[in-house]
Amino acid sequence: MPIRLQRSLGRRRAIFLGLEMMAGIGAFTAISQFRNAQTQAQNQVLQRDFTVSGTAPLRDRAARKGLFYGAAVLRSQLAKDAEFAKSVARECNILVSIGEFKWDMLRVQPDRFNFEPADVLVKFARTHNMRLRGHTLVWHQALPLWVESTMNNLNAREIMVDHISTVVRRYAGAVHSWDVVNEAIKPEEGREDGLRYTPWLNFLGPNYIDLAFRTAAAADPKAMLVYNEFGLDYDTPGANAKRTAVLNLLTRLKNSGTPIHGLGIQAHLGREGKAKLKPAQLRQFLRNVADLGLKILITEMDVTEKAFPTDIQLRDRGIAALYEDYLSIVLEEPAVIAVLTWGLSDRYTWLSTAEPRSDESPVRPLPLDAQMNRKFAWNAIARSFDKTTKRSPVA
Ligand code: 9MR
Repeated sequence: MPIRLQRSLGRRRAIFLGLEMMAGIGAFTAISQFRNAQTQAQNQVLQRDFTVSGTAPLRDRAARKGLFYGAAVLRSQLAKDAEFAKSVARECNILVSIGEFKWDMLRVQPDRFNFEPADVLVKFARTHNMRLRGHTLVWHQALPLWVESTMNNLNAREIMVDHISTVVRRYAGAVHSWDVVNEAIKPEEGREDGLRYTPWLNFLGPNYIDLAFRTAAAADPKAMLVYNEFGLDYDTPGANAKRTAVLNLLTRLKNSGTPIHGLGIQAHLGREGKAKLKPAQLRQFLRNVADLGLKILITEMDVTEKAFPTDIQLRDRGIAALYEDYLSIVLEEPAVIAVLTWGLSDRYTWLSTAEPRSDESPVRPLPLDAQMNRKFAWNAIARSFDKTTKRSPVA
């Protein structure tokens, strides 16, 4: 090879080598910056203070502030697991049914209701001096096959009205608040009003929501009637659109005199991975809801573990931090009267099947661990109740 060519190849190699080294150094710097940020975040979580004064259960801490604290349960869990039932009785002053008031458990046949499971919950709540929430009267899920196969635009109104009247009348005085309509908003489906396409919308039109609330109010004029929704928490385009659509719906209902008393915010947190809560934005939303004269209930709180590490200390602390960050924002709003978690102990959580961890270790989204011990998440809730201002007591 001529010497000039050799030299020029040598020079080119040197340039490539230099570039590679620079890229290597760049990557190294990026990785070490990332590691530093990670270590900083870990240190913050490890140093965060979760101390709580005293050992009083959540129900007492909530009650002191005119609030309710409770959990979602199945009557089968209470019946077969005395240890769990004892923890529920200790910690909660309100309960919500996971399945007993859903159509597929309650309304097995068009002409046959199975009230027995819900009655068990009513009795448990009474025995332990708790309120009970009824979940849910109108939803597009958990419908029995007979509804799907027989409902049409001629009979849909009668089916819905008959169901709500029968159930709400039967539990008048026993159910504190009803999730009358659940998860009716889905802006990405493209309707101007943001409503989700469901069999109810399909057969009855958008006023099915008004009809559901009016029917419930006629059946029990004293019950608190709630619209319940998920995905309202974060600063993401999806959540932003949903908050707007929910606010529009609530405004429309109030303006037309529909008897609605509250918004249920499910608060299944952590699904958005690293997406952030934006306190001012969330507060403003709550204020807007409150300005309509509505109460607000946090109805299904838990934390999905996507963003949290395998290490139990770090994970439990990270989850607890999210509980406390969220609750300290929402509890600043005096219209918030209740906090319920979707389950009480990690022994029973939908997330173990719905959103298992990729490292296959058991999920830990709730205030008590699977052995019924209080975790950092419990402390986080207790601290939020202890810090918040007292509301005037709600019936
Ligand atoms: O956790 C509930 C799960 O066990 C049921 O199979 C499912 C269908 O009935 O409903 C789950 O609860 C949902 C609640 O009713 C509405 N908000 C979301 C909850 C978690 O999916």
